[in-house]
Amino acid sequence: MTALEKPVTRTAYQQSVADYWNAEKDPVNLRLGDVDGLYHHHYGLGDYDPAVLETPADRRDEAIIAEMHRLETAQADVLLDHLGPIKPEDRLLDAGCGRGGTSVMAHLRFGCQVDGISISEQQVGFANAHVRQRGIDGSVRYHLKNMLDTGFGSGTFQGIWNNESTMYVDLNELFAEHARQLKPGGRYVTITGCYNDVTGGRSRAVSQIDQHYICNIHARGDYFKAMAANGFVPINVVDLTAATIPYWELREKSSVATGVEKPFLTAYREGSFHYLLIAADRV
Ligand code: GPP
Ligand code: MG
Repeated sequence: MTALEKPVTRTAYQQSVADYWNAEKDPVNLRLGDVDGLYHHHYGLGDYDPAVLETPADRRDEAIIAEMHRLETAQADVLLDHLGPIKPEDRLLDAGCGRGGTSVMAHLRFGCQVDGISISEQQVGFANAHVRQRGIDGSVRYHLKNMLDTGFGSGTFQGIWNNESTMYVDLNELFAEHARQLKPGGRYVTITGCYNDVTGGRSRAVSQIDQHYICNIHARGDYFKAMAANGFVPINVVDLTAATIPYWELREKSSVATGVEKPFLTAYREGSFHYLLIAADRV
């Protein structure tokens, strides 16, 4: 870092999040990513094939992992389905890109340039090494950047998404920065977990999820307030809660369960928490 460069993490909180992800080498993410080289940091959507649970013992673990990975890839496809028409000359931003899976899928689907950003050096290094191996490093680039102040030019991107990364930041600051970087008429998509304003504040299960990841899950209503305040007009809101429960049920039975499965299943089943997709246009 030169004297003129600003540090990527600005607060002790952000540094603790960066430390968590710099140290993270969890099989629930690495073994799934090893299936086909798409490394995800999000959950799954859709029904699992119950046959995987009946697989002979010597191949059962492998079959469950491949099935969980298929559901996580399906989730990223649902997110990308909501970006609207994207041309090869457009640019996309993956805010909170993790090890980069969704960015790779976006490039393969749309043929355009994708920038992924993370405050974890480990994730950025891993993701860049991976796109070099795939030979797509001229089109997909990962950067050590703070999503609240990226340094990208104004009006750069046709589409921006947060795939399960908004719970680490203040939503007003986030949407102000996204509004700046998106072209007018550009599309924003998030898939997120949010707590239910109707049932009150954070339930115990929601607090347990926050503690597990050092995040601050927002209320559902906070998304719409912060979007409206920053020039975003929602075009699609999809409650994905019922569609993600099977993933968690399978994950709970898998060898790579981390302990966070119970709080997720409790929160979803009691209705204190939703898995939500929001797509919005920047006006
Ligand atoms: C999953 O990442 C997402 C987060 C950590 C953000 C929190 C998401 C919510 C919906 C509350 P991951 O794939 O690294 O998690 P895990 O290691 O548990 O699979
Ligand atoms: Mg994961």
